[in-house]
Order: sequence, then C-alpha cells, then structure tokens
Amino acid sequence: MTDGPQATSNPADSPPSGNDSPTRVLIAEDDPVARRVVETFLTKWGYNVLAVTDGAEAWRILQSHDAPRLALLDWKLPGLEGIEVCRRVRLDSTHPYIYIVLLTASGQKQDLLAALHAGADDYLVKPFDAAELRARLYVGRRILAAQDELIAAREALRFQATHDPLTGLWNHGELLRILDRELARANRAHQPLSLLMVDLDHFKQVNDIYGHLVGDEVLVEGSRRLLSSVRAYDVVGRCGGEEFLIVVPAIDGPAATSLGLRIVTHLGNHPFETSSGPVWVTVSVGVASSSPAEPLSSVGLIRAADTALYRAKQNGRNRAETVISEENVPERDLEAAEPLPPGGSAPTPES
Ligand code: GH3
Ligand code: MG
Ligand code: MG
Ligand code: MG
Repeated sequence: MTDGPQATSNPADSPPSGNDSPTRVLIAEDDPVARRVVETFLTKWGYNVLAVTDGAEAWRILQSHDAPRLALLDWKLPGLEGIEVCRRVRLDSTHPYIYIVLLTASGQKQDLLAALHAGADDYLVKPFDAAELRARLYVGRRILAAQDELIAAREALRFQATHDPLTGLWNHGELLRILDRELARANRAHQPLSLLMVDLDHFKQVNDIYGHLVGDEVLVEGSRRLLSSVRAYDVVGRCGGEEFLIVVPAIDGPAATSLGLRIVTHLGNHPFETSSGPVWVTVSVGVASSSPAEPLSSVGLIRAADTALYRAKQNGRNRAETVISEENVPERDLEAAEPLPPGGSAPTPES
C-alpha cells in the first residue's frame, strides 16, 4: 500500500469515548483507495466519518454550522488544495476550532513548514502507519477537549463577572456599560431611549415576615416578571438589593410610562408563589427618557429615573412616575406626574 495507512499490530490509543468527544471526522482525499482505507480504519476506531473527494466540498462542509471538529485533508485535491482549505479555516474565526491534519506524499521539510504555516495542527506523510494516525487523531481530540474546557471556563467567568448570581440578570456594572453603549447608539441614530428604575415596595417587611430565603424567591420571581414585561432587546439588570434598572432603546417618554405602568400591574396584581405560600408585592417605577431634542447623559438619565422613583415612593408607592428631561425637572423637585389609572391597569403599548 502506498497511499494510505498501513495496518499494524501496535496498540493504539483508546477509541473515542465520552459524550463530548468530537468523534466526527472529515476526510478529504481524492484517491479512492486511500480514502476507503482511512475511512475503514476510522470507522473501526469509532469515528463518525464524512468523506469527500474535493477541496471545495471540504471547505463548504468546514464552514457549516455543525462542521466536524477534526479534519484529515489531503494536500493535493481537486477544487481547492488541502493547504488552502486549511488557510481559509484559520482565517475564519467565527467557528469553533477545527483540528486539521494534512496528508501528503511528500516528506520534504519545506512542505512540513508550509503546512504548519498554513495553520495545520499536524502533518502525516503517506504511506502512514495506522496506529500513528490513530494516536495523532487522539491528540487532536485531547487538544479540542482541553480547548473546549478553557472556553467554557472563560465563558463561566465572563458570566459571573457580568451577571447577578441570584437572579441571573445583568449586574450593576454591566448594566451601566450597556446603558452607555445604548445611549451612544441612540444619540447617533437620533432616537429616544428610556430608563426604568424599579424598586420593590416595603421589601424589608417581606424579609421580616417570611425570612430572607423567601425574600430571595420574591426577587427571582420579580426578575422573571420584569423580563416577561419587556421586549427581547430591552435590557434588565439588578442594581443591588431590591432595585432593578431597565434600559429601553427606541422608546420615548409616553411609551416608557406605559411600560412602567404595565410593570406595576404585572408585578402587583397577582401574588408571588413562594415556599411560604403566596406573597403580595408591589413595585414603584421611576421612568426617565432621553430624546433627540433633549438628549441626556447616562448619569443624567439615571438621576432623572432616580428622581422619578423617589417621587413614586413619595406619592404612595405601587405606581410609576416619569421624568422626561433632566433639564426642566430638577432633582427631587418635581410636579406630580399622572397618577396610576384606577385599579392600576396600564395601557399596553405595541412594544
Ligand atoms: P421602600 O418601599 O421604601 O423601597 O422600602 P424597602 O423596605 O423596600 O426598602 P429598604 O431600602 O428599607 O429595604 C430594602 C431591603 O431589601 C432591605 C434588605 O434586607 C433587602 N435586601 C437587599 N438585598 C437582598 C437580597 O439579596 N435578598 C433579600 N432577601 N433581601 C435583600
Ligand atoms: Mg490527492
Ligand atoms: Mg424597596
Ligand atoms: Mg431600594
């Protein structure tokens, strides 16, 4: 055999196992005999093989959403050379890492260097030993597994750094970053942006009466209700304690006031089911908006929402109050906004 792996009696590495092992392998090999031999071995070793004869087809598959993570590419291929497929895969950073072994008939050092420069992880000269191929694929799987673990750990850290552990909402710091970003975007696009500050009323009493754990359950359910009150691209964060901020892009003052009223109703008009039974909770909402005519800074917007929230508390809680612009409504010195309609029912904007 000249163009494929040679069977040996060498003990090979363990077969692919475990739920997460990337057991799918793409083989791109135009020589039918070599392709069949490699395919037979890989299948015997437990891999799920996808075999193609053409480099362009290999590239098409490797770009797909569920591409195999291991690829054995022959250097000389019709359509697109294996080394070119390799280069293209490395330039495309949108996919999970693909471990590539280039196969070639040449054992020349400059070819090896060219393969590594093109982004190949490994290089096998044909004819190659079956046990060696098996071992090299095993190395590939090990590297992919280690890489996936690193990525998962990085994602977990990133999540912890940006989210509130109790509710899973964005945390205060991240919400402020998002607010800055969205406000800059709104200003560039000459669009309004609103900010809602939501505070549970007399929450200390919930803790005092039912205990802190039930208080936590109420915070979690309150977060769920907030999320279900807003659109997918609105941003809900917990700012600490029983206070939440909602960034609402492209929504002006009146629409944001409607949303505030809807939140008051959605949280206050049916009890929270907890391990200690139903608990009634109401919220106060401060609404502030930045408009293209009177844009606010994020600090100004937060201050305005805080002022509006303060006013909602002063005016009896279980209500939403609105500050349209910081300039014409000095902090904590505001005329009372429209009270909540009787029964707290809120108009429902199309948002
Ligand atoms: P107001 O209507 O004026 O907002 O009254 P309040 O009782 O809600 O406000 P206050 O600021 O007096 O009390 C907030 C309470 O929220 C006190 C604190 O123990 C409780 N709290 C803050 N963080 C948590 C938490 O993570 N879990 C629980 N269970 N309680 C919390
Ligand atoms: Mg070939
Ligand atoms: Mg409160
Ligand atoms: Mg509070």
